[in-house]
Amino acid sequence: MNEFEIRRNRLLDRMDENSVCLLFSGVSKIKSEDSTYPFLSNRHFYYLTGIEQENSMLILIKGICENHVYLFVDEYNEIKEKWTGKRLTFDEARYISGVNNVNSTNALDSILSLALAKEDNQYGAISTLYLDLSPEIKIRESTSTNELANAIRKKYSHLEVKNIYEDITRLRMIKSKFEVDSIKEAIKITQQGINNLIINMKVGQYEYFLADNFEFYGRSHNRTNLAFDTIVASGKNALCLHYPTQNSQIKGDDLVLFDLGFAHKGYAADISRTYPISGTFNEVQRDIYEAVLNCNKALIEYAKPGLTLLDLQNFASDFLRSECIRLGLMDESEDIRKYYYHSCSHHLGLDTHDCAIRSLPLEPGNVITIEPGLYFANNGIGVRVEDDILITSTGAENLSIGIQKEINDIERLFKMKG
Ligand SMILES: [Mn+2]
Repeated sequence: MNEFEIRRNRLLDRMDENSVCLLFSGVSKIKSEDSTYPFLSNRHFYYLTGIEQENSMLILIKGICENHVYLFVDEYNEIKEKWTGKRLTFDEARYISGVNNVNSTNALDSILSLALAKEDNQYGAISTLYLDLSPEIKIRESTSTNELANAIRKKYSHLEVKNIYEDITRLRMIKSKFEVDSIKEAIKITQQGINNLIINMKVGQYEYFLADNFEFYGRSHNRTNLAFDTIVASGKNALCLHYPTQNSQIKGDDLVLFDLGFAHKGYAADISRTYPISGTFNEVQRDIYEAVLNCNKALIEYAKPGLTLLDLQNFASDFLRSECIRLGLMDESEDIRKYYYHSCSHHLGLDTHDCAIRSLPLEPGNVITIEPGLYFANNGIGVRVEDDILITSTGAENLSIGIQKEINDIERLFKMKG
């Protein structure tokens, strides 16, 4: 069965009887004048359809004895394709999504009003409409799903409008084999890109050279795109967690923090590594790096079903705090949040910071990051070591175990390249 069909069936199982779920890919966002930001379908919509095109919609109908699924995409437009690239035909949309019933977006209103009508109809007597009411989904340039919900409440007073966001989030939190394999592949390409970076790292380079080098590697070897904007931060720039500028020249004794990843079939890898540009850690760099690395490894050892992300964060804070005191990097009286000011984990999937209900205990099939870090303004050192792990029935499997993070391995690799 088509992967997207399996997901739709799971969502249909969660829906009330006599209900309709209506989802939107969203519309392009204007950047300025007639230019738009690159379009990405709303990820909940994509998760259920595989369709990456603006102005597309999905209707799931759960009747008493029968379910119906309709997909709506814009009619194929040759002129538009000539200007802005590939447009989906109905057949292509059908093939990708596994939805047999593909219609023009113009047909949405008539099918929807038929299904939502108060009288019994071919779908039964629908009493619930589900919408994804996360505030960011624009179904037209000026209309959000929340505004649509209000309009529908007015027009169909017999309907209860419910938010489906959390149901789809719960499905997305448990990864299928296809999803885990896609993340593994994304990590594999990311690992190759990092190996290539090590070969090319040299004192005196600019950060942008390494960022571009990484992106070029993915594009030229696997035609892979980035999962998120690459972070290359040397020296004190690493104190900014999402350092965006990449325009500093890397000095001879700098550590370079990389936070990067490619996507495969839409699924992200999210890896951080911190390497010395010279190929050798100095004493204080080594102390800090080892504290973070030990914390990373202890967290992976600790992670298992039943714990929450907050449990992991508390573990990381306590661990880093005692390491910093032991190494004389902070006083007992200080707050570790001065040197460790982010969280150690987030879910990973179609989004790099994947949708999640963070209070839920971990379950087998969750994929999360493990990314402790330490940042010292006084000596311009920022270190983060991030792996991607799969929660299993007994603990966790490190999916990025092959990407070098031991000091000996890193220093040996730099020596080998001369
Ligand atoms: Mn991350």
